[in-house]
Amino acid sequence: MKITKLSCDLVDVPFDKPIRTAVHDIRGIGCVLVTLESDQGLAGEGYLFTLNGARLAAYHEMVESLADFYVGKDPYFAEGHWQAVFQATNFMGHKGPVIAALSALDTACWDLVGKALERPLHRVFGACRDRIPTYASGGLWLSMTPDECAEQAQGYVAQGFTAVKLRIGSKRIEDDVLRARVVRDAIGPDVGLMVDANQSLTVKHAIRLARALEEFDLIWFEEPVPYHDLSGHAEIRSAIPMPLASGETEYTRYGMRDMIQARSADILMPDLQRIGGLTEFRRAGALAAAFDIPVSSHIFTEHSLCVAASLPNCMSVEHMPWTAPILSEPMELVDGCLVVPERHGTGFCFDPAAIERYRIG
Ligand code: SMN
Ligand code: MG
Repeated sequence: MKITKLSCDLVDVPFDKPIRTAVHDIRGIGCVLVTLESDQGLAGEGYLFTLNGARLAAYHEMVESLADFYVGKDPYFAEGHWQAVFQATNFMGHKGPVIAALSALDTACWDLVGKALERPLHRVFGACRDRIPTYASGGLWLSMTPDECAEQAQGYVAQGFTAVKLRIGSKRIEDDVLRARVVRDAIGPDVGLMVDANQSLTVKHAIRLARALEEFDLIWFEEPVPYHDLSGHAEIRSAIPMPLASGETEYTRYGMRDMIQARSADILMPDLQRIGGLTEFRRAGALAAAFDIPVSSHIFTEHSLCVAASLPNCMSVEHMPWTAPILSEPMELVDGCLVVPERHGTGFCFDPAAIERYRIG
């Protein structure tokens, strides 16, 4: 089998309402949808995205610039193509658009492999489960009042979610405590609750806040301080009662290695785009397993399911509905878990009508 063509579609998918975290103002996402066609008439798909579509053209150009590493090549050599791109981009550096572009191409390449084998990718990688716990993460934004968060959290529970994530990072500790209290009261004691500060706090503030949040029985406290402050993470981690989760902003297994060496997190959160696609996600997961550290995937819900279902130390996937409007197949929630699809490849395809609706450029 040979890859015969790379094509990219650019789309802009607006949210119903703009949202805010402690550090982001987001009205939608811009995506580069990457398709690799094969000489057998199959199409492998992957994508990258940027918040508000910022600098999307640079990412698109990066993908196109890597075409020769895939077009004309055998997709079964996915690991080799990954390595060739990694080596060729040494001068530019292994973060940002370089890795995002590699991730989308790598995921599209694996999707092609799964489709050619007529198998879902978790079965190609070696499956360990066919469903995985998830948590509702597409809401409870910092731009919402505590009461709005409580009402939305109850809605998630009614939909069948058994855990929800609340965004925090208010100026005053009392305000974040209030947010957690009303959400905990709304969902009751049996539904999981995690909080995400989106890197907005100082070490001292984070420790004080985490101690004040102890009574709400949190599954984790996420990204308390800037991602690059690994020693700050470690200091917080050793001082707070609940697990510290982080890693969505790190790139490749080397980023995960640095976090592990710094003892910076109890739970690592690989992001498919920043980690380097399915190839590198699997390596990062195995690396974390060597230290008995669980992983929980960051956004990219649909396309992370195959790898989450093949990593024994993957504890959950984040349920983010942002790309649902551009995919043909919906995610299936059963008993608080996402079902890992038995469809070939990643199990999710771009919806041609949606591409036309949201197309830009
Ligand atoms: C998040 C991710 C992407 C954009 C905004 C917020 C958040 C999460 O950190 O973990 O969902
Ligand atoms: Mg986060």
